[in-house]
Order: sequence, then structure tokens, then C-alpha cells
Amino acid sequence: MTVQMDGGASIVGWLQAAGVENVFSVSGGPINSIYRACAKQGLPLIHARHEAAACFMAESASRVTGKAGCAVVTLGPGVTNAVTPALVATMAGTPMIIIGAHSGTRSFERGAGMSYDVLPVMKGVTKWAARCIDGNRLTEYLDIAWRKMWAGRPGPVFLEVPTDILSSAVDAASASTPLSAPPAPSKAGVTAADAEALRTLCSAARRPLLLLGDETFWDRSDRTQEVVDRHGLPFSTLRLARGIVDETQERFAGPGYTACNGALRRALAEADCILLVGHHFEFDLEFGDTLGPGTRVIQVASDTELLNRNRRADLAIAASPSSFFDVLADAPPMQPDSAWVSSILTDWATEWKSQRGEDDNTGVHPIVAVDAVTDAAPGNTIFVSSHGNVDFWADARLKFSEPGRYLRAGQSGSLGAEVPYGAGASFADPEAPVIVFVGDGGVGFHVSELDTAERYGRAFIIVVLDDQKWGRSRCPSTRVLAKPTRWTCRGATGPRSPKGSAARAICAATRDRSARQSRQPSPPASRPSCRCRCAASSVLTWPISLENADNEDDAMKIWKNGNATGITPPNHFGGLTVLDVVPFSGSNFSVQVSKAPKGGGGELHHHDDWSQVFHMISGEMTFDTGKERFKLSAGQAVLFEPGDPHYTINEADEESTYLVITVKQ
Ligand SMILES: Cc1ncc(C[n+]2csc(CCOP(=O)(O)OP(=O)(O)O)c2C)c(N)n1
Repeated sequence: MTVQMDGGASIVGWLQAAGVENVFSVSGGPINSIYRACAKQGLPLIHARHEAAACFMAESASRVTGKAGCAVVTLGPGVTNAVTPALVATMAGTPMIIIGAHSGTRSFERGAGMSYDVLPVMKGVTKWAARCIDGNRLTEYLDIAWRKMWAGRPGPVFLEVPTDILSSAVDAASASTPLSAPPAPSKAGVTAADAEALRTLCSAARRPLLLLGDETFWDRSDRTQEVVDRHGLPFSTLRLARGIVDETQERFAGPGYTACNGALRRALAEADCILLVGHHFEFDLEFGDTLGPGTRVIQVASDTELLNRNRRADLAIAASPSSFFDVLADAPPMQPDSAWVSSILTDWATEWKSQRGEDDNTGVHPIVAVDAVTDAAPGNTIFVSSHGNVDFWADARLKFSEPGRYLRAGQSGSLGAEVPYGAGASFADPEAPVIVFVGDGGVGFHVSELDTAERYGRAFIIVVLDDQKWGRSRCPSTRVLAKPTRWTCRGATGPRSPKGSAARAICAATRDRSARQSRQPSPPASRPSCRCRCAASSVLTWPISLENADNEDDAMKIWKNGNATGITPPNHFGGLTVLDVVPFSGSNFSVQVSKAPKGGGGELHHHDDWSQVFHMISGEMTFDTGKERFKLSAGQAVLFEPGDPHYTINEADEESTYLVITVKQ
């Protein structure tokens, strides 16, 4: 007997068979048949407030569960609202199915309401995008989408279906019957020749470093820890691989992000053998540009496009990470130089400790906030962090014991994912507390999704690191920052917490919220909370202090140019001195601490390719651009871009101290 169903029902049946657990969506008449089918066939449909947020939620679910997420959107602008999350998923390598409506086939090219040919746009930001105009081929198209989505590096796919195809009857027998999960792509193994070459390189390695990347998340191995232990490898985890091996163990050399891990930067420069698994030398690894000249690179990836990218590997193995770990776990134990390994691990441990900020009388240091929250958070918490300045704090501080517990938009750096990621995670793993770290800018993009979580009885915590600069990084985006840098905490104890109590207030608020979350994981849960608001300074002011600059043992290496300490730079007068210059080695970024006595200053000048931020620490300085003249006092800063004329003079009675932060363009 031929069973009648419509296109929507056919799609929903396929999604269920493929293991999709939730559909995230914003409604529209053309997708009603999918809504009806979800209700009838029991596939949970989460109605968001914005299509971008719905897609971010789907992506978040995918990253938490390791299974493809799904979003359904209406035609035209419904689809274009999905463009940014599709781009984020493409850049992060997250599998996600986006189904979008189109006008009815009989209305094509007639200017139907909301209708636009958005397929070319989606082709540009997904792995595969297509339109299906035959209801009897819908599941065949979804099968194709599935294979495209998982092949090589995973990514989002888009299927567009005209509304009349969605609502018209299809022949169930023509669907891929019985509706069963599409086959998983096969995984390539390590060839005998590659295994032999691997053993040879490993036997010669004395300073090995293991870097675990995205593919290790999608292709899980239960032998990764065994590999670390057997060979005594220090390791770093990148992006989706955060938590793929327990990061609380002593062999963890910190996150695979050199911007917040100086020990890793050193390890990259000194290692004689780098095992890069399931990833390429991307931005977070400085494109591999900082590797030592004799370093041997062993790179493994299923997606052969990653192999040799940015840095040619000495041994490029086209294989799945899990098959690679199988070979490495059975290889003869490597003989690493234990003194070198422990110096890298000690460097990271020291750096981690020295990052810890203190409360001061202007508010809460962001690291205090991040630490206070994580100290109070249960072990299975899912954390989300933002971009801007927030990820610098969160990436460095957070340690994960299991995968799928840390979400950030990744290579795209897109703001706006944070709140939907939090909401999506609360659907994907209702048992786990979810905590979002986000700036006061990022939180505003999709804060209305708190309502989505609320309507479905989900709760999660948002910690707003609030530097009171809505949507802007504090330092470089404005010329004169009128307000002093101030970190405020509006936590459980009231609008401003006195020194020392802010961290406890955040801790208490987090514990309170986490407890409520775990008590009521399902409806009716407590109201999603935005109560714990903490503030961040700009990243430019975080690791830099007079105290750090005087401490040679600090993780941030201090460079003194011979007798440079105390010099008066050329074209400066009146006793202006540069005390310390602190470059971030290998980068284009340096910091100097300057002191100007009364009358000290410099002549009008400009820099062709330097941007400079002058950040006042104490006293007062007058700045003159040749056209305008202004004074700054402690906590205020000014940016001079390349070509901007400027000079400084201390017209006050007291000596002044300030930081000069220079970035080469
Ligand atoms: C979609 C998107 N738009 C703009 C940017 C550029 N951008 C990077 S950081 C930033 C400001 C972020 O402010 P906030 O969320 O308050 O975080 P903070 O930098 O203060 O920590 C902006 C606008 C971006 N990364 N993504």
C-alpha cells in the first residue's frame, strides 16, 4: 500500500532517522508543513526569535552532541538571516543542515512576496546548497546533503524547497524507504608506509609536541590519552578539540592559541617534532611561521586539503585521527627530553598562575570574574565565550575534561553567536549547566533568545563582562576615551561590590544559578539569568602593569635593550624616560612604560606605520596634535593612528606615568 505524506512530513521523517534531536526555527507560512510534521511526528521544534539565532542554536547543538544540528527557515530574508551562522559553521567546520523555503513553483520569477533567489548567496557560505523541486526526490536530496556535510571537513549544507513541494503529497515509497540513518562516511586508515615513516620520525624526536585539532572531535578515539601517556607528550588543544583529552592533567601545555599562551609559542619554536592531528597551522598557531628551522612536522588529517596548508609537513598522513592514534598507541615509546618537556609545562603553569588578576578598587578584573565563575561551576558545565576581548580571558583560564563543553564562534570571530550558543547548548544537553561569557556588545545581538530559552523551560547563565563600551573594543575604536577604565560588578551583593567581595559575589551568584539549573533542567525551569554582570577592561590593559614589567620571572618575557632602561628617546626632552619595553615576541605588538617629570615631553612627530595608544597610569599629560590640545589623566587613553601627528608634554606639577602600546600595521 502506498502511504501518502507531504513534503514536510517526508523531510521530518528523514531528519528523525538521521538522528536530529531538535529543529531550530523561526516560522513562516511556507514552512508550515514542516511544523505540522514536527508536531505530529514528535520531533521537538524550538521557535527562536531570529533566524540567525536559530541557526547558531543548531550549530551549538551540533558542537555539544557531535551530531548534525538542523535549522528550518522561511524564504528570502529568512534565508539571508541564516547567512552569518552558515559562514561561522563553514569556518568552524560544524555540520549543520539548513532547510529554507522558496516561493511556490508556479510563482517562480513572478515577484512573489518575500521571494528572492538566495541560492547563490547560500552556495557562497556553505559546503553545498541546492534546490529540490520534486517532492519524491526530497529524501534523495537530503541524502546528498548528508554526504556533502560529512565528507572531509564537516560543514553546513543548505536545501531550498518551494512551498508547494513542501505541502504537496509525496509518495512515501519514493522516499529512501525505510527511512533509516544515512551511512556515515568511511574513515581512511594509516598506510603501512606512513606508519613506518611515523615510527622513524618519532624515534628521533626529543622535544615532541602534540597538537590536537578539530577532526579529533568528529572522529573520536579512545586511545588519545594512552598516546599522551605512552610517549610522555606535552599537548595543546585547539578549538573543537578543547577537552578531547583531560586538560586538568599536568601534560596539558595550555590552549592551542598563542595569543594567550606564551609557553606554547616557546614550544612551537623549540620543538623538534610536532604532531599536528586533525588540524592545520592556522591563525591560532601563527600559521606555523614561528616553528624552529629543524622542526619535523607530522601532520594527520582526513581532509587532505588541510595537509601542508601554510607549512609543509615532513610527513603528511591522509588518515583519520582515530586510526592515527591506533598506530601511535602501539608504536615504541618515544624518548622525549624530560627536562625540556617539564620546562614547557612549568612555563605554562607559571603563566597560568601569573595571569590571575586581583580585585582593585575600581571593580573586578575579568580574570577574577572568569575564575570565580569557573570555581563555582559544576564539572559538566558547558561554557560559551565571545570574541572581542572576552576570549582572551576565557580561552586561557578555562580547562575542560570532556569535549563539547566549550563553544566560541571560532575562526570567524563573529559576535552574536554567544547567547544563542548558550540557549542551543541548554537544549542539546538539558542536564548540563551552561554559562556564557560575553561582552556588553556581544550580548546585545541576540539577547532576546533568553525569551526562547524561557518559553521552553531552559535556563542558562550569562556573565556579561561589561567594560561599558557597547559593541566596541574599548581601546582602539575611539580616539579619546572619556571614561576611566572601570571594572564593575553588579552581582548578588548590589550594584557595586567593594574590593575583595566581588569575586565572592560572582561565585555565589554562579553557584546559586547553577544549582537552580540542575534542580530544574526541564520545564518549568527557573528564569534564565542575566543577573551576574561583571566588567572587563580592555585586553590592552590586562597583562601590563608596572609590577609585571619589573619582574623578570613573569611569564611575559621582559626585554631590555642593553642599557635601554631609563633612556630618553630621540626628540624627547625634559627627562622623559622609557623604563621597560615589553614586546610580545614574534608579534607586532609592544608596550613601554614611560615616566615624564614636570616639563618632560617630546616634539611633534608621526609614525608612518605604527598605531600607538597612550594609556595614563598616574598624573596628567597634555597631548597636542598640532590642531588640538587636550589633557588625559589616570585611566584615560588616546589612540594615534599611522600618520597622526602628536606630541606630549607634562604641564602638571607631578611626575606622570603612562603606557605606550605600539602596534605595527
Ligand atoms: C559580527 C561581528 N561584528 C563586528 C565585529 C567586530 N568586533 C570585534 S570585538 C567588537 C566589540 C565587542 O564588544 P564587547 O562584546 O563588549 O566585548 P569586549 O571587546 O568589550 O570584550 C566588535 C564590534 C565582530 N567580531 N563580529
